[in-house]
Amino acid sequence: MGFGLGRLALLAAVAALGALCASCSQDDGADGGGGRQGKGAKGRAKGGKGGVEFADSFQRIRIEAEDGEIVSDDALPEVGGKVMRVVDDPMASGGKCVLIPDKAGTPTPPEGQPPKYARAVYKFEVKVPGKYTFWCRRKWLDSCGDSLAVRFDSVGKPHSEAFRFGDCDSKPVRWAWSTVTTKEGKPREFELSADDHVMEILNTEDGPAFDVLLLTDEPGYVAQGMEE
Ligand SMILES: [Ca+2]
Repeated sequence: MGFGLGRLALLAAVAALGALCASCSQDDGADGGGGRQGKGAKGRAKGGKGGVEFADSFQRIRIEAEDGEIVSDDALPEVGGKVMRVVDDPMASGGKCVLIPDKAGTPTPPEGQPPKYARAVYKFEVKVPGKYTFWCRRKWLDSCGDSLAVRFDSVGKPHSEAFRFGDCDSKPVRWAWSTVTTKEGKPREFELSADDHVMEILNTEDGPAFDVLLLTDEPGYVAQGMEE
């Protein structure tokens, strides 16, 4: 009898721990990033009698959004200037980001408005070929301005061939990281060869700003902070 009660208590404790872990996972997901998914994701363990030695051999390509070449249509007359432009932002890395102002125009406008296209172009080198996930530090305007698109080595192709990324829940308005996800909701992996590449960030709607772009081949990595 005593053994049975003890066993019951143990089962209850395990169930409670499981609930706690599930709760932590949900919180991480809702936050839209922040932290690694387990410390073990950092580095690969090398065996050895003296203990476990960790070596961080993963690739990390970090690009300031404002360092790209911007190719943009003119914004609608009420806004003026270009659809996509570099602006100052004290909360952005390097004090600058790329902004698509609200009502500047979009590639899929309402009837009666001309489509407006814009992209930021980044040239970068991959030294180690592999599967890379893409992360973008962005700030959405609202639910009508909460997406962008990215593509690799597809210069000149239609906007519609890029990978759209965004969030269903853009509240509160703040700087946070987004990634391109698969149908299952996991970060999509892009196969990149050891070579020079071109990455483009394209407009899908007006309102978003983006600050930093990150590519990494570290499995399960979730971008956080400013990734400095
Ligand atoms: Ca920046």
